[in-house]
Amino acid sequence: MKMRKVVVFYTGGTIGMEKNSAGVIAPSPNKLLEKLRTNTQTHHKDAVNEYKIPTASDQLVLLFENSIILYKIMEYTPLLDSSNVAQKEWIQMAEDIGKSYEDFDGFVILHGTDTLAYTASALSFMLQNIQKPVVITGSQISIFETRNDAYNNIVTSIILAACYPIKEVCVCFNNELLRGSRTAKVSSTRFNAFASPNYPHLAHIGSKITLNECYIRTPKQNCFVLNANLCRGVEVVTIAPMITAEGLRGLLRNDVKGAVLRTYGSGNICSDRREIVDILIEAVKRETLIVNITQCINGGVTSDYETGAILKDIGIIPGYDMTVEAAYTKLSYVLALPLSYTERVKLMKINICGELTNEHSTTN
Ligand code: ASN
Repeated sequence: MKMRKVVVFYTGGTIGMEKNSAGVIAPSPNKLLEKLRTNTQTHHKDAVNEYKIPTASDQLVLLFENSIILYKIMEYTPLLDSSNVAQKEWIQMAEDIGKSYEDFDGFVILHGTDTLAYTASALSFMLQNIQKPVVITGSQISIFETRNDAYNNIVTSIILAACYPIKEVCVCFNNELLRGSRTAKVSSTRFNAFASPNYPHLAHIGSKITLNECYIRTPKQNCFVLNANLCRGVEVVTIAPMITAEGLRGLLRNDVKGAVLRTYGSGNICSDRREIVDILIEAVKRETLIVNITQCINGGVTSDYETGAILKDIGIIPGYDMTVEAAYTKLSYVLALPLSYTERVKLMKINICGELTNEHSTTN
């Protein structure tokens, strides 16, 4: 039997929530570890004696194929609904992985589903050339409910982090394994809450787990670099038929360093609205890094239409087939690097961690 070690960072989310005295679902601290310890699916108590496994009080054991998986829960304080997770927590998660990098074979993050795709994208940029699996999961129903999706998501994620040669940040949810920087939340209720609209799944998870190895990332270099700097000055701007000049000017105000411009279809805007185009031109002149991302769940931006080509002509960066979450966190990452505007524009267009398909063609 091989011994594998995993650390589980428990940051919050429905997975460990309960109804509070006000009758709403909220984080419930210091309870998950015991819940996992007392369930035979998440702790193989008998194996501890059988294999004489030295376990600390925060460690649990799973047997899987020819591996003994020793995993440890690190609960964050406070536990957060992921709607309250942002830059500060992304930095904490990245730094915690950095600190324990040498001691574990893989990392699991238990996270709320609402902003899980943002965290998965942010960590994909922050954990450059990671050589070990980082698997992010959560659930739609709490582990404290009789019927839930928490156990399977936790167990499958721990097994993937412990035993599979994955060298990237990914999301495991409802028996799907998705690239972190390609993931979007697509349902608030379905167990199948996440999709990877522009990139294939990384594994087939059924009665057997088979990685789709050709789609798993091979890091460009073999040394892991932690980048814990992010820029806050990024906005998301949605083009809509009745968009006003005042509204757009407010979103692209002087102190904004970067923006995701969510456009129609294959990257098109209301190009006949001169005042809207002029505000975009002014923002580019101020060297605001603006990246064009489609509002469609699937596909990407091109310059095929007159209404879209204008954006490229005025210096808006094509975001190809990136998700909004990837473009937003990539801007935050790129803007914190000590680079010139031109270098940043270049970096936005190239693939850093598998987040975009580099050509104009967006079919996969
Ligand atoms: N509001 C919850 C969260 O994102 C939703 C969930 O985890 N399913 O923390």
